[in-house]
Formats: sequence, structure tokens, C-alpha cells
Amino acid sequence: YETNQKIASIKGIKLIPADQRKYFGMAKGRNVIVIQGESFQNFLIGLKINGKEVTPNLNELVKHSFYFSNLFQQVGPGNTSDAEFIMNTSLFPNDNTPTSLTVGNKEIPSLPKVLKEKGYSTMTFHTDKINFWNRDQLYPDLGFDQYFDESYFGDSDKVGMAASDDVLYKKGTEALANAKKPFYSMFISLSSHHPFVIPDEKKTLDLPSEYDGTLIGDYLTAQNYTDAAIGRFIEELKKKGIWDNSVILFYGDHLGLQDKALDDRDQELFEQFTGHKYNLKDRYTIPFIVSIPGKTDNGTEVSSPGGQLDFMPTLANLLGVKIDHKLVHFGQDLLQGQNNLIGIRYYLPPGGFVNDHIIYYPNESFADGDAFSLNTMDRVKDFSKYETSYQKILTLEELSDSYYAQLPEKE
Ligand code: GP9
Repeated sequence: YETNQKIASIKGIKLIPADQRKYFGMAKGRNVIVIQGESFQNFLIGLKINGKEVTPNLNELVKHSFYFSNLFQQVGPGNTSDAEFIMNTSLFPNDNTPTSLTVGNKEIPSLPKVLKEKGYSTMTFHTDKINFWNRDQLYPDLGFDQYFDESYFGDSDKVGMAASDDVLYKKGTEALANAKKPFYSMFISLSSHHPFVIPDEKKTLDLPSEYDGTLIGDYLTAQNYTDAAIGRFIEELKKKGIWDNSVILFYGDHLGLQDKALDDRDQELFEQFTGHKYNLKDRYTIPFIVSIPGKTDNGTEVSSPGGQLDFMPTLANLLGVKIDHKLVHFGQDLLQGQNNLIGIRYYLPPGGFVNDHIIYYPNESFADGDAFSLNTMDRVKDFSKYETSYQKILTLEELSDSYYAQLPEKE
């Protein structure tokens, strides 16, 4: 609790007692279904090309959910596996090694472990081989009782590295139907992985011919497939009677489009459909959607900034699980409307951050850095008043690293 208080005071916020929090326990006792979308960036939400939605199913889900529309990725070099680590721990990932390579013998405090004490079963699904990203060690360390990998999904209907997202959701739903309730589950999608090649028979996005042979065209096509597979997953969950008793989360794990991977044609097409040049915010924001059927049906957009570290405290609050005395968390509950400070230290140089006003990109020194207004993405010339945010984010990251380093070894 003292560490959480310290983190809050560095950020300049209060740890609000559970019974005074907004939405505390709104999803109490429900199953949890977390869908982590491979390379899914926020600009896709609501995007239309020639009048047709690229992600119609997620757009529909947004209408009946909390939708956090200013959410920044915080993964390190462990990309997808870092996103999994952050979701379950609210700790910063390592800045120089994939965090999953540093687990294996550690007692890692996590949300699945706390939920197990409350009678939840825990499981996670990914169609690739379990040893990719050291997940055979990561998953037990995060507190998952069961994991399902290639040995469960097989390798039929392959897209890219492994079985398709349709196989993931179809066979995954069967496992959920048989699982002990309530359950906490994660689905790590994969079909929209770089280089975004989807078999012709699965393509449903009708793009103008100018998109042929472009990375951006392939990316939109792959994410359109991701979205379609999620639509079928939702239908299946409804049919099996799981949907109404669950809280469903969707977020993107990390960017898919590196600036330098986009050539002039890609950049032009992006500018054509968004009306602006591909900027830092497009690159680093991912959607975060939380749906509680029957409770969030009217939909609420939360546009204040947040990061991946905030997912776990936000979910814990909705589940009515008090974590302040149990889990050191560097993120905060996004539904309490408090100011935020988000460290992006791997995709930006150390000390890179987002606060409620700017996105800041450091250089040799603080003063050499670049700052952009979060609202307009226009350059902010005088950002000297934000030096304290820069110092604070460095302090928080150091604190997270030293907390992680001193976690006890397993018995
Ligand atoms: C591999 C998959 C991809 O199993 O999760 O990870 P990424 O390359 O996106 O980090």
C-alpha cells in the first residue's frame, strides 16, 4: 500500500478508497474475456474507406462500451508478450530485454492471482507455439492455471505464423463453455501480424485499386479480417450464453505501422483517408474498449489520456476487486477522471511521456526534446514547464524496475 501511495503522490493523484470510486463493482462476479488485438492501432476505429467501415464489429462494440480513445501503448522490446505482461501486472516492462525472458523463477504479483483467491479459474489462448516469447514460463508466473497453444489449436487454416483467429475464437469458446465459472481469460490474436498477408478467400474489404500492393492496403485488409473474426466470436459467445455474464475487453497490443515502413504511396493513402499526415499519436495510440453487456449499453467515450498500465486497475475497479493493498500498480483506474502521466520508454527514448497536455519526445537533454500538443499534434515550442513530468516519469520507471528486481524467487 505504501508503494502505491508513493506512486500516486509522484503522479500527483490520490488513491481513492474503493467504496468512493465511480463504477466500483459494476462487473462484479462476471467472467472476464480479454481480447488482445495484434498490431491494432486506434485510427482504425470508425475508419471508412469509400464509405465502408474497416472494422464494423468493433465500431458496433464501441457503441455499447466504455471506449478509451486516447490510449497509448507502453510495451518494450517484448512487444506482444510485454502487452500480456502489462495487462496482468500494471508494471513497466523492461526497456532493454523482453520482460518474458526475465521471468521463470519469480513470484510475480498479478490480477489473475488475486482473482483466483476469489474463486476465478484462469486461462489464456494463443495459436502459436507456447515457447515463443518464453510463454511457457510467463503464463504460470502470471498466475494462469491453463494455457492453450498450437498443440490445442493445430495448424489447419493457417494465417501467417499459426492457425487463424477464427480457429482461436471457435476452439477457445468451446473451452470457455466447459470452464469453471467465473473465469478470467485472455485471447491473443495473431492473424493481423506483420506482414499482414491474409489468404484471398478470407478477404472481405473492398479497397480501391490504388491500395493494391501497398503495406497500408494489406494492413487494413488484415485488420478487417481480425474484426470479422471478432464479430463471429461475439455471436458464438452470445449463442453459448456466455456474453451476458461477462465483461469483455479489447485493446491493441502495439503499433503495426512503423513510420519508416511506410513509403510515399502509403503515406499519401493514409493522409487521404484521415485528412492528416501519419503522426506520433496515430502511431502510438491503440483502442481500449470495455463492454459490460446490460450495463454499458449506451456507450461512453473517455478521451482523457491513458496507457496500457492503466488497464489492470481499471478492470479491477469494475470487478469490485480492491487491489491497493495487494498489488503494486503503476497504472491507475481510468474511470476516476484523475490526471495521468504515461511513460513510453522503449518506442520513445528514455523519459518519453504523455501527460494531459502534450506528448514529449526527449533527445540529448530535456530541453533538446520535441513536444506536441495532444489535441492538435502541433509542435509546442515552449515546453519548459513540463520538465517536472519528465523527471517524474524517470522516477516512476526506476521505481518499477527496482520493485520488479526485488520480487522474491519462487519456492
Ligand atoms: C508470436 C506473436 C507475435 O507468438 O505473439 O508477437 P510480436 O512479434 O507481435 O511481438
